[in-house]
Amino acid sequence: MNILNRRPWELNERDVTPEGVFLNRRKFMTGLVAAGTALGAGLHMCPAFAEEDPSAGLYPVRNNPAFTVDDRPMTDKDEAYTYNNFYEFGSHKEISEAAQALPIRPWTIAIDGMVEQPQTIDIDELLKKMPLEERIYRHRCVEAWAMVVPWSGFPLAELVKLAKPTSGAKYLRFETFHNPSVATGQKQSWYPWPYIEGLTIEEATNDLAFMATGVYGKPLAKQFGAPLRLAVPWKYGFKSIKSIVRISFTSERPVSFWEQIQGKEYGFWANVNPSVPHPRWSQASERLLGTNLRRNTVIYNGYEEQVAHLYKDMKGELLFM
Ligand SMILES: Nc1nc2c(c(=O)[nH]1)N[C@H]1C(S)=C(S)[C@@H](COP(=O)(O)O)O[C@H]1N2
Ligand SMILES: [Mo]
Repeated sequence: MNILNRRPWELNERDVTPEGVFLNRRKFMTGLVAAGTALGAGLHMCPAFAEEDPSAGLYPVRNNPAFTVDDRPMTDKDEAYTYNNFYEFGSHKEISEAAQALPIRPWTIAIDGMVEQPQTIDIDELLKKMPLEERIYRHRCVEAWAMVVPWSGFPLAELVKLAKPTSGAKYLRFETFHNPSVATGQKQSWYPWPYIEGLTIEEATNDLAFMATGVYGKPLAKQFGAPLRLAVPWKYGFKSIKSIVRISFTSERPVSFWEQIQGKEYGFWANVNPSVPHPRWSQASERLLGTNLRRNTVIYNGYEEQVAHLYKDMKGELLFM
């Protein structure tokens, strides 16, 4: 099916395949069986009986009115809680129950690499140190669905300050947990676990780069990437890595999870751009999660003013894939 010849408003979400579609058919079928098992296991872990998050008392936090979205409605909370991308728990969107198996305490984050002093920080200590606030952000998945959610958390720049990178550090490399005993997706050994993502120091210290620790006025639910997840809303959603356990400062550009798997489709920069199609579908428009509404996609997902300067002098870089 040649979807690129179609008008954006004719684009149907069924035409857009998940990030992992290139996997060969045999692997794909095995994946489906594994996903089915994960879903079955998840049913016994009703989120209603989940243990109370020890950080619950910190929320809701002060809203920062400088970060708001006024051209589209906030995404319905139930939709956002039940339509998630988290390959550790399956290569489909109904992972919210399976994700309840993830233990999120104790949880530590290693900060290492090119820093003055490597350290390991307990999440609850980090939450005490950081200036928590709420920001309403857009989110645009490379699969052409989009949402608007109120994250709680702190600027990534604050964490960079805490880390004290040395002068040679140019990039941040983020790493998700690796625990196949609870995250059944990680038993699928053809994926290069753990999930890795990266940013330049300039991107990481831009005001928009945010570490989310809560959502909708509550601690981050596990399916959103509790207890610590990145939110870089000018980039495609796969850059916003979940359930982070390590942040390393490096002089070399990290190779991300999706870049390792399919570098021709998912690059390092992955900035949102309506006029650069994904090799297999248009990026001109997006579906608003929980609705049948389509909206035109906007350059840098609507954050051009804040971030375009970061890329001004970059020649020959694939900034939009
Ligand atoms: N560790 C990890 N982080 C991840 C993913 C993932 O599979 N594993 N999926 C990414 C993708 S493709 C998207 S669109 C967002 C989805 O975030 P949400 O489920 O909170 O909406 O998480 C991103 N972060
Ligand atoms: Mo995504």
